[in-house]
Amino acid sequence: MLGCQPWPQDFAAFYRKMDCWRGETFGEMLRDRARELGEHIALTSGDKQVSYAALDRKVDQLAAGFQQIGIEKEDRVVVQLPNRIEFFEVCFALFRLGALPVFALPSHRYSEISHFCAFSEAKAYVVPDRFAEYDYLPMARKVQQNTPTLQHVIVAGDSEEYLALADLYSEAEFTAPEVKPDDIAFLQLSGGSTGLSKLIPRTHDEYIYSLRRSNEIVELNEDSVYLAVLPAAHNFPLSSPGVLGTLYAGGRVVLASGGSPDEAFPLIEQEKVTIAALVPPMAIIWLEAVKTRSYDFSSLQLIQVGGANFSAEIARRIQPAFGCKLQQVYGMAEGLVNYTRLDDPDDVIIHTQGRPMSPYDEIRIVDQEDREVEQGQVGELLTRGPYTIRGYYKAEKHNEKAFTSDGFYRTGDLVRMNEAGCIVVEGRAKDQINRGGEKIAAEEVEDHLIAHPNVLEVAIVSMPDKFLGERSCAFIIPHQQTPNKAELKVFLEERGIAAFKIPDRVEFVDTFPETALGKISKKALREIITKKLASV
Ligand code: OOB
Repeated sequence: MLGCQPWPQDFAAFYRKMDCWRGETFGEMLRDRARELGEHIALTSGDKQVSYAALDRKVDQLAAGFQQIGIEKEDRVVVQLPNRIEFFEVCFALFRLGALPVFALPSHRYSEISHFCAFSEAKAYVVPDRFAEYDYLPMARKVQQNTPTLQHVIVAGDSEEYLALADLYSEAEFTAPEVKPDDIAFLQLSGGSTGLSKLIPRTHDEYIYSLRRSNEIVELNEDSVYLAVLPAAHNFPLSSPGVLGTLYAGGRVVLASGGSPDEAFPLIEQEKVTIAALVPPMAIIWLEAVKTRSYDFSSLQLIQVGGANFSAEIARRIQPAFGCKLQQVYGMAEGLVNYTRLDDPDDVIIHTQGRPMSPYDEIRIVDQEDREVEQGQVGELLTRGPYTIRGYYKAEKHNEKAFTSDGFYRTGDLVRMNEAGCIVVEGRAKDQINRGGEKIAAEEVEDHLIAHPNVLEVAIVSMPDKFLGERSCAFIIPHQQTPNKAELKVFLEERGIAAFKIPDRVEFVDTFPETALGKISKKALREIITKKLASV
């Protein structure tokens, strides 16, 4: 498999025998749904909508267009589109060609995109012209200049000197290559902890298994209407069960550009949404907004919340406020997804992050020496299973640390298992900040800051925040002159990093606290900033 670590043969045979992997591909899945459901609406976005049959046709036309410009099986294509119908046309067209979308988020900027393009040796990059007041073309130009493999920039909207996505739909025949169920379907992004995001190879068969299993747990069917408010490229809204799960079930997806109640609440009423997925800060905003706005939420059956720690105090308010069930979702782009079940007692739904979705998910909770801890004790979660990767894309060295020798993924999450067998996330061992569901690898941002002439040393840590759960704080030892905080922000913006990665706070210090081994003690830094915040 193209730069990837496949499942060992005996495991693959087992997952097939247990009927997890059924030999499905995304291209065929859409073909089947179009045959079965025809004019049933698949996707709604603003005043546009597309049926399963029409989506299937558009996908073929786009696949033909992609083929004409030379996109072939196994080519990588960085896709950075907001929640619009074209996003899924692009993805399925690439799936049918066996080409691999690399799922960037709309908030990514030059630094991230140029890394994804260079590292994946992308042949094409698909962008909107504008989204959320940002012009993508100047960034795309810079990316193209610096990525020798990049042959095409394809623009949804006003394309200027580049190819317009709208012009690629072609009536020409396209020759579909053989796409196998165990081929890689796409590359997703890791939240990262050591430097830049790693790429996560997901195959058709195992990802479709995760959809099928998620659908069973969430009871998704042809009557379901899924509201996508989170950026669809992310694993949670993509597959848990998300947009792809809904399409697998033959339901309808309503695409929203974001999670604001101004947009989402009228959509719930008009489109009779049955299920929506949120990160915790959005749930807080929705709970506030629902007090003053009266919309008909009677169609809503389930609100899923995941991606970051969700406090029990807030979790308990969902059901009474919206008259629907809550489901906590604790997952990761690398694979494992845990859900509370619809019929779990309130206590489980409010206080835990659920349990693995598959009976074949294997869980170990271990101490620092990889020894299993006693039941109920906190340790790092390791996992292996039918939809959890065995290695990152082209990252052999990193994989040695990120996986155990017997193939368990080291999640970096500190969890405990309660008596009911449910997982409670207690913290994190990895050097990452979870800013309301958006993941920041401390090292990645530290590497940018250290490039500033007045930064001698830097360490970024999380600080508690009522709304986002965590925000980021950069501790800096200045070099010669203390830099101005605003100037540091501009410096990072100019280097082109996603806005959510810019430290929320900067603290200048003379020295860093150290561990017994003489390393920077991030634990002590977290304590310093937590105390400081509590004292104001
Ligand atoms: C989801 O995926 P990623 O890859 O953006 O982030 C994974 C990490 C986990 O390792 C954990 O640290 C954190 O995000 N996380 C949670 C959580 N859900 C994810 N921490 C506490 N409570 C939760 N409920 O975030 C993701 C992927 C699929 C489904 C849901 C979330």
